[in-house]
Amino acid sequence: MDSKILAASSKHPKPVDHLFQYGTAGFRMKATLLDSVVFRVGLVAALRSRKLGGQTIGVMITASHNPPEDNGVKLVDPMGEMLENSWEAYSTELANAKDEDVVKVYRSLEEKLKINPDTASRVIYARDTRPSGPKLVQALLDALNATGTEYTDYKLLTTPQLHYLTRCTNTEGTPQSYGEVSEKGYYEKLGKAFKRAMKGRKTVGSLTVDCANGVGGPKLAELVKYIPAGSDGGVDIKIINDDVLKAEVLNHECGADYVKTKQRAPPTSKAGNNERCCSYDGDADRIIYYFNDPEHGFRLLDGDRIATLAASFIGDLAREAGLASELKIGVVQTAYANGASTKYVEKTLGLPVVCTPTGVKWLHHAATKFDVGVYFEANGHGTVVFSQQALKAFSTKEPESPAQASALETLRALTDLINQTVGDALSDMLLVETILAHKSWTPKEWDLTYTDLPNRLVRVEVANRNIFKTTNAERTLVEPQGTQDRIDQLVSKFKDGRSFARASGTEDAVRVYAEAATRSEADDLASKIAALVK
Ligand code: NG1
Ligand code: ZN
Repeated sequence: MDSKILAASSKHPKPVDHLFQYGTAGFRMKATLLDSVVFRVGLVAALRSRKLGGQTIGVMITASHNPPEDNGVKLVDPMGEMLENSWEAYSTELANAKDEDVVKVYRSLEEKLKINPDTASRVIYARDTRPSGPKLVQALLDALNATGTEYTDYKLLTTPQLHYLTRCTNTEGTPQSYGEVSEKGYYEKLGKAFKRAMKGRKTVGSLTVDCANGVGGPKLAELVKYIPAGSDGGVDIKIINDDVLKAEVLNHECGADYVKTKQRAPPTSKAGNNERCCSYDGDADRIIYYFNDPEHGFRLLDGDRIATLAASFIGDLAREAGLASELKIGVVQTAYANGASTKYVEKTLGLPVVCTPTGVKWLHHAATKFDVGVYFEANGHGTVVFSQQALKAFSTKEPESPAQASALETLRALTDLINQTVGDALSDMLLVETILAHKSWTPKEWDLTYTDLPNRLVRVEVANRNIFKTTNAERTLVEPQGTQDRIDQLVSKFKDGRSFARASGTEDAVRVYAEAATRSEADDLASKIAALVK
């Protein structure tokens, strides 16, 4: 095998003097720099699969909301979760090995991790619509072939679809089976669950979906075939920004990131006042909703809003089903969650909130500590996870009234509708539509549940972001020494003030977040903290 790996590796030389890092979103950069990285990630996937006794590992080639010339690669663990933390470091080590040391580092990892090289290794993979995808797939294939790894190429998929298929592959034929191992199986599962959850209701008006000109476009067009239209107890969907043939339009003036950071609808949206809209990102693992309010203008319904909506709905259902005392329901957020949403969950919904560092893997992990764990990043990445105990309670509890039976059936449908492996724009969208239909809400009523505190997020270019070290789920700086005290002093001068600074895990910058009682105070606080860390 050594000579095979060496020969294959020589076709994918590492750019000199480039330092790679497996970050919160895997490896991500200009696609031209990524060839050797993807090859080596293929080697890591083989090792990881062997380490886990031949369970299937997922490899996704995507750069999500980044511009078309970027690309990236990330690994998916057998149950569809993000790669285990310690393996990020092994991936980084192999990605940075000198060309002549690739085999040596591969073997040293094998030895250190006590991996039997004779165990079978299995991988499934997919990519988004970027033009650099096929060439990077070839680099991955070379690694899989050199290591004798069995594989299935799922071609174009959304990231969450690959997470779904990874879990389905590893649970096939077991009592924990997560669904049929095919793309069609994914649509069928969601379609069926949506019908069961809607129970003949329809949502008010139509939904305009901006697919960021990414892989979510064709996949949503497929999903729509499996879900009922409004007149049949479902939803009427208008798809926009679904051009995957023109590479340059991907994430360009559209998509979840554009809408969230620019606080405006994509210019291509023709939706009228009060009409429900949502935007996916380039690989459809993020979603945010929004609408135009004739009185107040553009209104964003972000990840915090989706989390509060889901938590309130599931909390009500659990009570109606007579399960409220048995199940621990909680919400997981990051420091970027608007303070008003945290207060709403704790005070109005009466549910606990846990704050974790940025990065979905931390939120996901914390959410699994609840029986029903709702987690969302403000930017729209999130989902709901259910414990074994919750699943058992939903399926075995004897209903004592028709209302209880109905609530239990809705809960069971939700466990199938929600992609429990990772945040999924298609699945989250159907969840939101279900809840709005049950409540007969327009986006206006949803928006009125609480009022966001004015906030500002600034990106600050600094000489060295690595000197910024945090604790307390990234809300407190421990280094540079004294900086946190100065932040605290500034914050204390603002009504409802809150602010923190942390090094980005995906960009070479520090992010400063600030919120306060008024727009101008939030802006003022953010710029003062930004000046302080610069
Ligand atoms: P960084 O660059 O570490 O702030 C960003 C997002 C995260 C997460 C990751 C991964 C913000 C403030 N941060 O992380 O929420 O989505 O990218 O894509 O939006
Ligand atoms: Zn994404």
